[in-house]
Amino acid sequence: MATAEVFVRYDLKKELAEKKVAAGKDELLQKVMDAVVNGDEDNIVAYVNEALTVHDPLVVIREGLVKAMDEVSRLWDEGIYYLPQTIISSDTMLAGLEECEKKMGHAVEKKGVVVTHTAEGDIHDLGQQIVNALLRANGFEVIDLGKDVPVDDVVNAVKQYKPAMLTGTALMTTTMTAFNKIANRLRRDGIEVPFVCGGGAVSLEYVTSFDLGIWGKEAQQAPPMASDAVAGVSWTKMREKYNS
Ligand code: B12
Repeated sequence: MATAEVFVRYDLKKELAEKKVAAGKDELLQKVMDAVVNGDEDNIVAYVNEALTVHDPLVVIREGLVKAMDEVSRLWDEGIYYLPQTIISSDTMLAGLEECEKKMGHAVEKKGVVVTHTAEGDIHDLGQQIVNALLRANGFEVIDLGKDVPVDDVVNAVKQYKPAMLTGTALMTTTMTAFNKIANRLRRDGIEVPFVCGGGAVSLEYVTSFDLGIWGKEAQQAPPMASDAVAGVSWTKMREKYNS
């Protein structure tokens, strides 16, 4: 029996069967999606690799992995999934992401440095890990501070690594408040780094309410944003370009 099956409640299979969200008409992407939703850690690597024979890694990430997590979010929000199922689905998604990352490879020449983190008090790091994978694949050096990173550590990392861009991910209304604290501290110390903030809890209104902040809706925006930052585009110009 697959690990995920251990946690499947007697009524869950019925609810999943009734409410399944489809990944368009593509069978391979549907298999990837189902594996993440069902927490099928035993088969996700095989399904992702099968999908990668015909699809670009970006498509597998967007249409398979992220779409599956949207479905997991719905199941959680409706009280159908509890923590165990959600954790297994998240781990399955990460295993799939790793395969996509291998396929995308790492550019040899580094274009510039980006510091990424998930907000203090927040362990929801799937969005950040997608951002990391896309930035690396596009030739940026990623200083990955990880999840639940104290405000002080983020500020110190920016001083130490002098990145072209800083990113933050937050999924909770209680944790995203770390972003304006970071921005205020950086501004006070005269540091003008573009600070791209994303994650489910984070809104355009919130991020543009403090200096340096640029709202990132989709992980795929991270590489073009980093290219602009490396080219010296200011945070005000980046905000104009991406947030208006
Ligand atoms: C998966 C999940 C978990 C997993 C996290 C696993 C992991 N490694 O991340 C587990 C099970 C561990 C978990 C734990 C908890 N969770 Co939870 N979780 C979720 C769930 C179902 C999905 C979130 C997710 O991963 N989405 C998929 C990712 C890919 O989306 P994303 O991060 O937003 O990223 C996308 C964009 O935002 C963007 N993006 C993100 N970052 C960046 C950065 C840049 C630069 C750019 C450009 C773009 C970008 O790109 C991505 C898409 O391309 C949500 C439900 C929901 N409705 O969101 C709840 C949710 C976030 N969790 C919630 C809660 C309350 C908790 C717990 C406190 C539960 C508990 N009682 O213990 C704990 C948190 C503990 C803590 N201190 O953090 C609440 C938060 C409520 C709130 N608003 O404050 C939510 C909203 C559920 C709910 N409706 O109640 N959770």
